Amino acid sequence: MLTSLSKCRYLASETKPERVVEAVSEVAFVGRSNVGKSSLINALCGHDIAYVSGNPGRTRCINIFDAGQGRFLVDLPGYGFAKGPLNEILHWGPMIEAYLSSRTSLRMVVMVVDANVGPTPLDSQMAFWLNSQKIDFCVTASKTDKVKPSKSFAQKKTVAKFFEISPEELFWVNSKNQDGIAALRAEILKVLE
Ligand SMILES: Nc1nc2c(ncn2[C@@H]2O[C@H](COP(=O)(O)OP(=O)(O)O)[C@@H](O)[C@H]2O)c(=O)[nH]1
Ligand SMILES: [Mg+2]
Repeated sequence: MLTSLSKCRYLASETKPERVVEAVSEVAFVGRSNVGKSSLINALCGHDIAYVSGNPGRTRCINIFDAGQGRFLVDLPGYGFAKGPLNEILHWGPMIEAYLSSRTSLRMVVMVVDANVGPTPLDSQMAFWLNSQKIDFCVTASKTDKVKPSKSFAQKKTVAKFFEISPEELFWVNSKNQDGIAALRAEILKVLE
């Protein structure tokens, strides 16, 4: 049984989903470029293993992190940085779709949205697609330090409503100071079981 993510380490980067090695169970992270997915993985593990960048759209690979006992955390490329019609700007297009729909070991997707910006149409499209594939996902609002304390209650409600979940089901995290990270980590450890 996995009780911590502290031994998590970088394993491999792939562009071909079928080349990713088999896992016992895994959790994948999706969201817009620059939303804080890699920072979140680092915060969850308690040390820096995922590449954090100021340049949106740097992660073009499926980055695999091994938490031990065949349990993986998977950092997927962010979507939403090209200009054009909605179906063209889905950076995660074929590669991410193939990955998410082919992994029988996938237990949950962590859908990361910016707490201050709120969900975008692309996040909505992703959520719709995950539902259509019957892939479980939880919603995590990142960079909560950027939300004014006086607005955080209302913003939590707005984000939760968008995804048709209750505010209590929403993970509200700050990767810079670890706020809310323990709750998400506990959920991830539970589903990786
Ligand atoms: N203020 C703040 N900035 C963050 C937080 N998490 C990430 N960032 C910053 O957001 C930028 C993008 O982060 P990154 O993890 O690379 O995003 P990714 O593209 O989704 O993997 C970096 O400059 C991070 O330092 C957070 O919780 N609070
Ligand atoms: Mg990243």
